[in-house]
Amino acid sequence: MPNLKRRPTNLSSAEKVSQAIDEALRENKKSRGTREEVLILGAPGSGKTTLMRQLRIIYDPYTVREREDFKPSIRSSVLHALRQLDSLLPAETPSILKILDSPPSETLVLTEDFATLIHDWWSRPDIQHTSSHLPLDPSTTHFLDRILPIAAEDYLPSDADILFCHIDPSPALDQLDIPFSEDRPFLHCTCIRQSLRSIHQWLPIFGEMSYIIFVFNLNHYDDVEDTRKTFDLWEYIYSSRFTRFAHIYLIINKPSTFASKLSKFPLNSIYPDAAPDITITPTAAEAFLLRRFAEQDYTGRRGIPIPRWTVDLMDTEGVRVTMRNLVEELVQTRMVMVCGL
Ligand SMILES: Nc1nc2c(ncn2[C@@H]2O[C@H](COP(=O)(O)OP(=O)(O)OP(=O)(O)O)[C@@H](O)[C@H]2O)c(=O)[nH]1
Ligand SMILES: [Mg+2]
Repeated sequence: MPNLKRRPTNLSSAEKVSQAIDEALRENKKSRGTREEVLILGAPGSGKTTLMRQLRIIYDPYTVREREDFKPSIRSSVLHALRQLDSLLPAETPSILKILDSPPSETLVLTEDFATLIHDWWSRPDIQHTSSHLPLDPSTTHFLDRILPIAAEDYLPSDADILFCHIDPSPALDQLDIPFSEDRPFLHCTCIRQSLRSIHQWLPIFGEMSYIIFVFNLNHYDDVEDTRKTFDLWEYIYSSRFTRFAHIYLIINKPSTFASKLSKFPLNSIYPDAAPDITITPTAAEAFLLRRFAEQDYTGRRGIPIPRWTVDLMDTEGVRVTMRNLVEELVQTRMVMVCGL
């Protein structure tokens, strides 16, 4: 409960509400156990789930039982891959769905015979050549390359299969403890399925969070509507009274496909104020987008730039190094908060 005794009496009602919230949040902070909380946020499709799965792979590897649980979703992901490929291949290319005779149903029974047919078709030089020019999701290529082991009787999903696996609908809430510091052994990470429409309902629930990791997907820069939603989400989170005590960190992901996309859609075709010489150079384009992104930092919360890391979230080693650096930064921040260092 807020400490009412310490409140001055000549405040406006809005200020009183604001002060009561501050005090409630401080009380919450004091009453927490031996762990720190971090909330993982970002626009839909930015990579939050992928980051959470990488954290599991790095800090708390999936058990055999958990891997088994991914099998139905992995089989659906194979179906999704086949459908995506079939829809993108030119009409004159032989369709795998036709070769399989009847289109696989939603609950694809991936027999070893089916898998061999798919594998033989996918290995054909003409299919490989045509596919290499299509805008396929990396998961489509991954699952088609892995079709034989996936159909095998003794199949157990690998870490990469789990990383690429689509789960529909994605879980509403995902939580995980990772090692933190000596006095606070755990960093409790929470990732929720979120939308801007409902943000005012769910953000207050996490009001006591010490840290927020915001995942920003560079590759959505060419989708103005999508980018606007990311900025709106960021703006809302950054300026919300419920996050005013939280330290915010950025993870910029999917740098791997950024360069090829930039060559097709130069930055200044989307952002007319981007200078022509930077519009197709990945590092300059990234800096432009980050400056644009960091403009939201105009309130200068703590007068220092928001710490950020660029990493491909499919790259386990890259995520491991990034998390090591991020956790070090969090420990430093905590020392400043606790000891005033
Ligand atoms: N190549 C590449 N693909 C990525 C990366 N991060 C995520 N993806 C893919 O992008 C898609 C969306 O990633 P998710 O992790 O599901 O995104 P999310 O933020 O959890 O999305 P919602 O739950 O819908 O809000 C998936 O197909 C991932 O495999 C990355 O760094 N590189
Ligand atoms: Mg997700």
